[in-house]
Amino acid sequence: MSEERQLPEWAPEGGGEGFFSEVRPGRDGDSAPHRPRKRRAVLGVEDYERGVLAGDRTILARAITLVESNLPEHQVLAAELVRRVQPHAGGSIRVGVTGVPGAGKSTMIEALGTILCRRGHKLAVLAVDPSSTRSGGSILGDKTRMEDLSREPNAFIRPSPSGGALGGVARKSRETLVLCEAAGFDIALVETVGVGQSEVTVRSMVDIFLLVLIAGAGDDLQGIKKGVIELADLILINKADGDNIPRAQAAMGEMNRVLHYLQPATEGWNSRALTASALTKAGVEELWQTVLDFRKNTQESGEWERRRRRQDVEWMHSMIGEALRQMFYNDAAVKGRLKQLEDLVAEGKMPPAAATMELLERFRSPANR
Ligand SMILES: Nc1nc2c(ncn2[C@@H]2O[C@H](COP(=O)(O)OP(=O)(O)OP(=O)(O)O)[C@@H](O)[C@H]2O)c(=O)[nH]1
Ligand SMILES: [Mg+2]
Repeated sequence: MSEERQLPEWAPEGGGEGFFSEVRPGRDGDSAPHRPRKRRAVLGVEDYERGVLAGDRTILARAITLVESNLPEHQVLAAELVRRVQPHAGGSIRVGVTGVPGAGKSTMIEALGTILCRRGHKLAVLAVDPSSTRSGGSILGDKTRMEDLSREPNAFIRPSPSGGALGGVARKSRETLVLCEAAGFDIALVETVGVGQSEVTVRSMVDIFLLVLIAGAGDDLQGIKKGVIELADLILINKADGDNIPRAQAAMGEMNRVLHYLQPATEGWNSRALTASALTKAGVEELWQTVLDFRKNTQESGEWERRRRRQDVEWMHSMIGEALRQMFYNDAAVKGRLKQLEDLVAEGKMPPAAATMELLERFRSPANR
């Protein structure tokens, strides 16, 4: 049986035991001969680096799997790989796409993405979705929604990593973005759900932020918080097709009035609303033209580059935060006392601040090193 077990291309090096799939013998009459596959070669950091920089998609996919892995030895290798390819990254337009579930984000990405690929662009589509660990919440998980795009040789679609906490997902997504850019992708579209914190995270890793809404779904703002509208450089009223066109246009006018009173999301750029249909493709060209206008405008003013520098500093702080957190919770002196203090706090016998102080002292104490 073991020779019929196969590792998918995205399974991590070494630790792929849980990723094996089994090929069972076919029933009489339709059984094809099984050819046992050789186990894949283990790649070193140079192999990954060379493959990614050469734009080898299989190696890129494996490198992303490495970045997404939670195994400590993979994380060390991934960090080294990212450090090596980072100087070759940064060359894409990074577009964040958010909006309420069902607004048509994926369909719009597919419509726009297909056009861009056919023009010769190399397009990476990524997702940031901290809820994907819960069943059914995975955006882009269902690739059939992007059937056309996934057939485009210039497109690379990567579903959301299952990283648990948003901090972990964000690190993985940022590093994935670096790998894709180093592999030569010149446009990156990052989809996220417009509920919760993930849109703030995506805003912190993209150049331009697009909010997809639909007209006439109850109240004007459709459960989208005002804060999300304030992050948007561009608001797209989608599903402007058929009978829905007048309502979409009215919603666009309404949004433009709202935007007029808000602080611009990007210095020197007037955020604006447009209508489009991912179904008929009406307005999709204009949408992309607006993205290009944004780039021209902000590159000329210097805001494009300034934002990227601010984002790098933010990224550094979030990596420091994540590393410290891991060091703290993995510390033997902390581990040995954490549960007891948790119980004391839960029973109301110890104030949370006192428990925190004690743990931090244990963590810092040289006697514990
Ligand atoms: N009429 C019309 N329907 C659309 C349009 N865009 C998307 N839809 C439909 O709306 C539904 C949801 O589209 P998705 O692209 O999956 O929406 P989404 O925003 O990615 O949804 P989640 O990823 O689940 O948050 C699908 O049934 C689409 O066919 C459009 O422009 N016009
Ligand atoms: Mg979607």
